[in-house]
Amino acid sequence: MTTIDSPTAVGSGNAATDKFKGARFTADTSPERLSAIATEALAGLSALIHKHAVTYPEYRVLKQWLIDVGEGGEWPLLLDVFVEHDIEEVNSTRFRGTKGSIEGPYYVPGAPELPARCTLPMRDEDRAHPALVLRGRVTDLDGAGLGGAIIELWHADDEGYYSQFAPHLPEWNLRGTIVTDPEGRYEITTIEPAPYQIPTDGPTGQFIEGAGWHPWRPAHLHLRVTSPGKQPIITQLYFAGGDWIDDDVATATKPELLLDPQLDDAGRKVVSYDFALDPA
Ligand code: MBD
Ligand code: FE
Repeated sequence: MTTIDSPTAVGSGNAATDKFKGARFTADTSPERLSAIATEALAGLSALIHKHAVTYPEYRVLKQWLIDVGEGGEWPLLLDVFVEHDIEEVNSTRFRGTKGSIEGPYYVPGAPELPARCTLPMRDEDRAHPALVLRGRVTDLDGAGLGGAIIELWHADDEGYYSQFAPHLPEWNLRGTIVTDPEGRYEITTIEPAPYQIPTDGPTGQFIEGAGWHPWRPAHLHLRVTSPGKQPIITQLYFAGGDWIDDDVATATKPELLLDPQLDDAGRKVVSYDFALDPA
């Protein structure tokens, strides 16, 4: 029997934090806007402290927990689970194309480039699971095919683990950068991911458990779809009828993003999904 290093919260958290720190971000927020947002944030905090008469022990535990979130590298996880869905919502109202969803903490650019008809990199033990075939077209808003469009696809394996955030997996397992054919078509063979559980051994998981909530996201595929002159889409696709679809801890499902794969004669689960991109 072989053993694997099982992923830890601190391992995946620190990997996510290191990935994020690799880029430096800026925003053109004015002092007036910063002041307005910060004033309201602090007023909200003040109001809840008074309303709930938050105690000194609770205040000290909060401080300690916030320190733990940072030291465990879990700021990307915590923020993407509880905050990103609102950011995505307010920033996508003007788009008419395929619905977006949150990016989450586990995107890595630069996955191996693959042709329009391809199989994602996977291990023999992944390959033992039924194949999932996702196919369709990338188009503009009028339905014209976008040849040479890029689909970046990343997802968890059948145990809910993401490559580069779990030490036992090959670097690019279940990640790929797919280029559509001249008509904008693609056909990707992979496997169905398992639902994702927020690591229970880190501060985010302890908080969720302490509040009596559940730590699950429904099974999902992550996608980033881009084409020159078009608005990039970051989204996720889910599986109709799957566990946690209506109770995602990250509040990131949308009815337009449900897949319903059907078995073909070869025992593969096959489903079509088209992506329509807004102009940039
Ligand atoms: C995930 O896989 C994910 O997609 C999000 C949003 C948060 C944590 C893990
Ligand atoms: Fe995910």
